[in-house]
Formats: sequence, structure tokens, C-alpha cells
Amino acid sequence: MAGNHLIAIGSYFEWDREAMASGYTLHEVPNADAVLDLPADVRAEVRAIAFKGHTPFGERHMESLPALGLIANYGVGFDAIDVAAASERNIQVSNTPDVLNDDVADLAVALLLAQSRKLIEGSTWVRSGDWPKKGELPLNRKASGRRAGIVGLGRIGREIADRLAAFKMEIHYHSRSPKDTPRSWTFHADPVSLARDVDYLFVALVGGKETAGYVSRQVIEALGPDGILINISRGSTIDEAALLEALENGGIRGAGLDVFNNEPNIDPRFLELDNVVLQPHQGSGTIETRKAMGQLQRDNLAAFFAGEKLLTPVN
Ligand code: 8YV
Repeated sequence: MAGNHLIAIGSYFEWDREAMASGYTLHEVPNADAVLDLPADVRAEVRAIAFKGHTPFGERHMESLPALGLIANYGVGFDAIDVAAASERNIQVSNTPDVLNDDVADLAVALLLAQSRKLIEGSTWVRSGDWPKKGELPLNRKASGRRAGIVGLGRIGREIADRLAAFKMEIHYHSRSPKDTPRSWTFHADPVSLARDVDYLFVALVGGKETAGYVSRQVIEALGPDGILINISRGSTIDEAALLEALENGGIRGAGLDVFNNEPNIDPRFLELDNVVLQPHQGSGTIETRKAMGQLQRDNLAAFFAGEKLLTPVN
């Protein structure tokens, strides 16, 4: 549609690209900085961005797009976008909450089970021919019935906790304030106290400056040598140097990680460790959920271009 100029930042599935191309004059770029290389006459026309990925989008990008009114993020986490700078310029920002809660929570539980029941080693044991040669896999530690702590009991944290309750776990959590939960769940005002009282610590915080390094060296130490840390939020929420040291020196038993600093070029020290299960930031990575995320992103775009209220506004 002439006039409705849209930039799609990032790599999209064909079903998303086709849907955007049929509704808008679409300009596709691989990352935020590539916006700056678009011709000035194109940039002058662009009213909205379909944002995907994790490369920072800030003031200088916004300044280069004088007609920009919406940044529609593909994802619940919008820490790559400078929302304060957008608000100053009356640029709206939207995200895709809720549609991915189940998938991310499923992966959090899968990471715990994979770590504590050594699923990756078990698979290798069978494939390598070790089973007939060496017999039983060395024993694991029981997963059900232990104490689980959630840092950040938002939408995804709550889905994780509900799943863990079905594993007969005692549920503890830390949030800015107590939440409406089953009575048996324990609120901790301080993440160190939470970590001290649990066997498994799940990080479900939002990303961004306010939560950078929130799971600090002290929190990791409080979790202790029998503890397992699971992170499905952002790499930035954990003091990664402290985590690596704890994993290398037996400060904690293990970790299950879907997110890292500097993805996809993660710290190579992680690759040397056999007490950590590593995943390539695939928490929301199912066909069903990615389709729903794309649809919600486009629903926000459509609302904006129709001059209507956004479905899931951020600012
Ligand atoms: C990514 C995510 O958006 O929703 C989030 O916050 O981290 C993911 O769903 C997805 O990987 C696309 O970049």
C-alpha cells in the first residue's frame, strides 16, 4: 500500500514477510544500524518499524526517521529499544506479551530436567555405544519435590512456578512486591534470601539497565554448591563473570541457560563446562508461538496505521 512505509528490522519468516509486504511498502534491513544506510527519501517516508532482534535501536536511529510513530517489537522483551528516547519523540512502542509464556516456561522446566537428570549426557551415553560397554549412566539427583525460587514473578515467572508446583516443589519467589499466589508460596523481599532458601533458582526478570547484574555474585553464592541456576530471561540479568567462576569452581552444581551476554558469540568458557546445558535463545522458538508473535506485531502495526489504540503498548 503506497504511503504506508514500514521498515522490517531483522530476519523474518516467509509468512511474516509476505503479510507485511502485502499491507505496507516494506523496506527490509538486517539490523538496526542498517536503517541509517537507507536513502534519505525512504527514511523521510517511514512511519513504523517492525523490530526483531537484539541490536540496540536508539536516538540516532530515531533521529534518522523524522516521520516515525511506532516501533512494534517482535518479542516481549524490548530492552534493545531506547523507550525513553522514543517517548521523548512521541514514538509509540509495542511488544508481544503473553503469547510466548507457555513456550518460555516449558523451556525453563526442560532446562532444569535436562540439567538435573543429565539428558544430554544420557543421549551421548546411548549414541556413543557406552551403554553396553559401561552399563548404567552414573546416578543423577532427584528433581521433583525440591525447593524452587523464581526471581521475577511476572507473566512468564508465574507460568514457570505453576509448572514447578506440579513437580511437587516448594515455591519461593522474589518480586518488587508480594503477588497474589497460592498461600503456600513464600515471598522474599531480597534475592539473596530467596537464593539461600532454594535448590533451584529460575531467572524470569525483564532485561535492561535496571536489572543488569541483578543476580549478583552474592545471590549465586547464596544458592550454593548444591544449587542449579536456570536463565530464560536475558544474559544481562546475571553477573556472568561470577556465574562462570561458580560453575568452574563448584560454587553451584550447574546451570541451564537459554540466554547470554553478547549472543550469539557467547563467552567460550561456557563451552568447556560439563555442568551447564546451553541453548541458543530458543525460548519462544516454536512455529505456533512465532506465528502468534508475528500476528500480534502486525495487529499493533495495523492499529497504529488506522489511528487506533495499540493492543499491547509499552510506553
Ligand atoms: C525474541 C525474546 O524476541 O520475546 C523475547 O523477549 O527474547 C524472544 O522471543 C526472539 O528470539 C526474536 O528475537
